[in-house]
Amino acid sequence: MCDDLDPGLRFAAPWAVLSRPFGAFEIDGTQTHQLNRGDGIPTSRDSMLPDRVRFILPILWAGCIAPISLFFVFLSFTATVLAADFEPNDFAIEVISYDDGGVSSHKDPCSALGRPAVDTDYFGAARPVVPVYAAWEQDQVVKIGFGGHLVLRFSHKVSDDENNPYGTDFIVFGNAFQKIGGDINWQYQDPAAVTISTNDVYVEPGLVSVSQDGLTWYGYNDPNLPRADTFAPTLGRIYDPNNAVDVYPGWLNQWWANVTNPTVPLDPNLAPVDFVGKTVAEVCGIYGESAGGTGFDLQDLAPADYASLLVDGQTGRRWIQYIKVEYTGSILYETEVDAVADVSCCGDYKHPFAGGDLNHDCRVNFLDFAVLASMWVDEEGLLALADNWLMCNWECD
Ligand SMILES: [Ca+2]
Ligand SMILES: [Ca+2]
Ligand SMILES: [Ca+2]
Ligand SMILES: [Ca+2]
Repeated sequence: MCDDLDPGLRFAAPWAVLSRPFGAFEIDGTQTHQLNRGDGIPTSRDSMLPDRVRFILPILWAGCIAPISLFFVFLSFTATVLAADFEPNDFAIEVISYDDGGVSSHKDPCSALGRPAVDTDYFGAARPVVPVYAAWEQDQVVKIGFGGHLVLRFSHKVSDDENNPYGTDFIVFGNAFQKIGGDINWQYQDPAAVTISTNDVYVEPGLVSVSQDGLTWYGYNDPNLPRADTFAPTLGRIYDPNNAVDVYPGWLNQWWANVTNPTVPLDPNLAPVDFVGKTVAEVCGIYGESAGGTGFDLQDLAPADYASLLVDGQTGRRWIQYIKVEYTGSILYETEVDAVADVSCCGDYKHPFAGGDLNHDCRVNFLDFAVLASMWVDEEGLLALADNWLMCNWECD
């Protein structure tokens, strides 16, 4: 249906090949043997250990007596770095169904695939999407009119992950925008010179539901729960005058830097009133690298619905793979969807805990060795620790 989507994205996430057991040790209390402190590594087993373990053992033991500050300096220079970033599988990869609800334009549902818009049209020229000026081009947002709906699929299970920031599991991006107030027009002037004076946000709320199989749906029906195409507006580029990018022909961009990361949620306690009295620059400073959007927590579903979600056997987490947006509001308006995103965190589908990461902080280091030392020394656990020594797969910078 969507020709410009990389066909490779329709298959399982490449991270699947990284999946492996969480290590030979259980840290939930099921491992009952205790290391006899002072015993060290049983000498009778030394000759059976592979070279990579015998290589790392002296390092491990030396580290136990090294000054802790030197240890962390050492770590910062040697850890294997895997960036905590985003890629196309973090967003919907397929349109399952779409009913436009009778709208007259913006009827391409493929506009809801991939990341939310970075730039949009401003009087014929590309400019960054900012919280006071939203994406509105045909290939960026799809409209859902009265009675219509859109169903999107992810390539993988989107989990109710205990490490997701604020508990937010996925984000829906529309084209809501915060009004500036005071008859000030947004003209891509200095964001530090424009102060927001109203909590008025242009929203067109759409009902969001989730599903594991695309057949059985669970809706965020409670009127106190978030809706699609509402606060928080999207931010396409990080506000950083020191690293402004030169990508806009004919316009000297002095403020807008790299693209934002749409898998980083905003604090759900933020509300439009929190932006009143702040400049656009200050508001974007609150966003940081986040692209904004409306965050959803699977645990906010009705308790019976949440309990109905199957638990993944490997991760022990509840999950969904399909998102539906419907519009049942005024017939004069329609909900727009720009994108949906899976929130990233340590231990998620593309940063699985490595073997040897015994304390599940996405780093294999002396802290894990301390856990190991509190247990009976098990060869499997030692192998996993050695294989992934100083690996880091979450926020390594
Ligand atoms: Ca959650
Ligand atoms: Ca809208
Ligand atoms: Ca889009
Ligand atoms: Ca660890």
